[in-house]
Amino acid sequence: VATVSEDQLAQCASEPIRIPGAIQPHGWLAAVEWSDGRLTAFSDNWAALLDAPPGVLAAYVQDTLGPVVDGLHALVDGEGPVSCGTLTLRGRRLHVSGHRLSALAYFELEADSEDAGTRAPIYSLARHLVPAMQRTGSVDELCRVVVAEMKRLTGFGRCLAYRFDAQGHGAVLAEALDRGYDSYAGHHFPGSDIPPQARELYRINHIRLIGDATYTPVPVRFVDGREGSALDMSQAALRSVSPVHLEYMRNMGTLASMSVSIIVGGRLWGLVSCHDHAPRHLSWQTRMACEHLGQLLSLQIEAKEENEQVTEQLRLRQLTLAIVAHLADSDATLQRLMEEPGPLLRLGRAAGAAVILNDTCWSVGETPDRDTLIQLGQWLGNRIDQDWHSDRLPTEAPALADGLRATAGILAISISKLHRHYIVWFRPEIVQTIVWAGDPRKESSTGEDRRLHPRRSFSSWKEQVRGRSMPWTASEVHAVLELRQALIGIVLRRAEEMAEVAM
Ligand code: BLA
Repeated sequence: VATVSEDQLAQCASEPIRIPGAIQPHGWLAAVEWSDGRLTAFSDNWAALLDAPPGVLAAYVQDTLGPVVDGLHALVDGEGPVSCGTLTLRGRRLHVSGHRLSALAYFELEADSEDAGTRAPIYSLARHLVPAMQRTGSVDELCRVVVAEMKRLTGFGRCLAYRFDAQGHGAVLAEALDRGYDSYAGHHFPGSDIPPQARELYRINHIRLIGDATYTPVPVRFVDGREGSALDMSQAALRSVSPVHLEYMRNMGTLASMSVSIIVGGRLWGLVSCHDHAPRHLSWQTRMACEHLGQLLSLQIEAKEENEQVTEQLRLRQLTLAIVAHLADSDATLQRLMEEPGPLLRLGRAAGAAVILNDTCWSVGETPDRDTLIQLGQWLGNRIDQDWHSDRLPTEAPALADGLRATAGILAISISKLHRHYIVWFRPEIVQTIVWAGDPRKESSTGEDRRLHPRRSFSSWKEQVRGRSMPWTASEVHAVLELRQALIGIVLRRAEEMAEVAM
């Protein structure tokens, strides 16, 4: 897919999202020195909250924060926000959360509201949900359970889970939605929707809520007059988000959103993303429950993936043993591999396989035609050391395209350093239809103001991808390399035996 230009991507990647110099207007932020609790920076909207006479606002803020600042030293650097209780200010009960980031402690106040999540404490989540999650048979099913729960907890109109592929594009695996919401199930979202610095931040900070995509940011200022953009808000829940992203949300018809990171093996694996047509705020407790749910999901995905990998490795190891045993029982010439091709084909989940020894070849199943196999041996000669694979052979080797028949994927190992001796697996072409949420080629545009704008349409757009096979997985490549080692051992030993007989 042709995507946005390098220039535009660089522009997105340079949005200063950790230091926006402002917060969302549904709360109040103050930062104090970690060492002595002295007020350092605060958001403009404290003025209206405290109704302070001009000139003494900073002193009022400092005073108001007194009780929570006393507990300052319980905050651990870089660990993210924890609850610091509530403050009642002019009759309003406000929840306070606090966190420390290097020399500063941050306090964030928000209305202490009741919502569905407040009534669903974490232990009840754990009691009912964890067993339900464990009963699921696949990652997709697991995600379905979690998005349904997340929707119930938050009341958002649509919740979906999506996973990033190697290129950073997202595919929607599970979805729960109300009437009136478009379905994105099975849709793909281009990687450029979420620039790299945002992904890096979401790996560290696992939840964000945007209560109203039409909000006016509230500036944050330092007491000493420095610009608010010097304040690192990486961990602040109230952090004002990128205007480009707010425009994206409005284009999508989403006025409120929340996303929770799915972290597997330390990497951002995907997101649970919730949307609503109307502005929506969630209590601190509900957000914590959602973050916790995201953690449970991450751990379960990690466990499921590890399990799948162990099972797959065992399966491949057994196939390798069967192949090697058969060859060792024979005269150990490589073409014997074609006599009992079952395990060999299953090892590569392949439709066909071939043994190519210089200018001769033996094949089984669906493969390119004979002449093409011989040419393929010559073509590989310049490229292969131990192994070579591709899921798009027609594009990689256009000269061979005519004789490939339905083949699009190839995995090859080389058995000799001196000769062109190869074992090759083939996979057929699979014509894939990728449904994008909006045509990714038009995903963004530069407006008259010369600013980059996100795309406007999210309606389904189908892309047909031809000339590709199922990709080869790392475990499959690893397995054929193990087979290669074993075969080289057998072939060498056989050659030595033959030499002894001859003497
Ligand atoms: C951020 N883009 C995001 C976020 C999401 C998406 C989920 C994280 C913010 C959040 O939690 O809401 C994209 N939103 C999606 C996707 C779905 C969704 C894929 O609901 C699918 C269902 N965005 C653009 C372009 C730019 C861009 C062209 O389309 C570049 C200028 C930027 N997106 C952009 C930026 C952020 C972002 C800068 C970070 C926002 C922030 O955290 O401040």
